[in-house]
Amino acid sequence: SRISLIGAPVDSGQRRRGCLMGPIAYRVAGIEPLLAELGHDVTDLGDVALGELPQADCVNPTVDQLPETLGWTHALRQRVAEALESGTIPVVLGGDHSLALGTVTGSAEHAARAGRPLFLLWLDAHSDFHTPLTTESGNLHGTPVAYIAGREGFDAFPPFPLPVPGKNICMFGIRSVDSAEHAALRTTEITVNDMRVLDERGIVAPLREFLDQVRSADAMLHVSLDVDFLDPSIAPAVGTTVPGGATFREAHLVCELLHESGLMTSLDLVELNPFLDERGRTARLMVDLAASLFGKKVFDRPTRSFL
Ligand code: DIR
Ligand code: MN
Ligand code: MN
Ligand code: MN
Repeated sequence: SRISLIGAPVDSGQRRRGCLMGPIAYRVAGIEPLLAELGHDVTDLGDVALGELPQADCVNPTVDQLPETLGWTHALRQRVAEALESGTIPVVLGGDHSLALGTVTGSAEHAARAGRPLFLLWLDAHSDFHTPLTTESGNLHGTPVAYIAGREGFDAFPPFPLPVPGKNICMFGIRSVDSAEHAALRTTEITVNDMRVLDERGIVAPLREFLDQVRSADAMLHVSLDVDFLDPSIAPAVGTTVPGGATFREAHLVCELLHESGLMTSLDLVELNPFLDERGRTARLMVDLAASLFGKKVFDRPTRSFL
């Protein structure tokens, strides 16, 4: 494949500084040569710059750094749409999860232009289903899925191109949901594979069900991978660790199955805070998972042997 690496040093979606160092950490951990070794044509487009900030405020006074997040949303939407337009797979090196307000908008814009539906796979401890009106923390990294699904309360943001229907959205790894998010999620058709589902069914069956839907819809697939999807024991470098996350093998299995499906058209790597890392351990794990997403495996096996 042709891959565009897009640095997104976004730190405005939460209050613990450090995610802006993410793109550098991924580069130091060798993401570009690793993907190139797998036979891909990789171009590093460098970091996106935050343009002039718009004027904005919100009736909810706890909302933090709204102009910055609006600025990133605008800039990243354009970059991701351009990368898709040029026939590449954008891989966005974050940055906190508020960057998905922009990246998924770019994917949706491209999908609408191509006349294809968009599906979203959200790998995260959190459902990120707040609106700027319901958030208690004021941290906008807790809002992108609500924006993408077309919930109300995003008056300061440009209207989402074509809201993604709940049945096209699938979450894995969920184990921290605020009550306002919970109430709102219950009114949608979003598939919430929380850790309980993964404990009972394993990760393979629910993932295959979702990928089958993507395939039969001939859809585009945006994958958003939050570091806190992973268990904190293997991925400590994130501001919002939650115990009981995905194991090393579960995470690689998800990535390998995604690769074998050939369906992923864009990817975010988010919430890495290198300032909290142990000698680059989490950065290297995320880069390794990206490699699995693009075909790295220990044993070669007939493609789609299990599908
Ligand atoms: C919490 C934590 N639900 C909030 N959210 C996220 O602040 O809204 N942490 N996304 O990573
Ligand atoms: Mn911040
Ligand atoms: Mn998240
Ligand atoms: Mn999270």
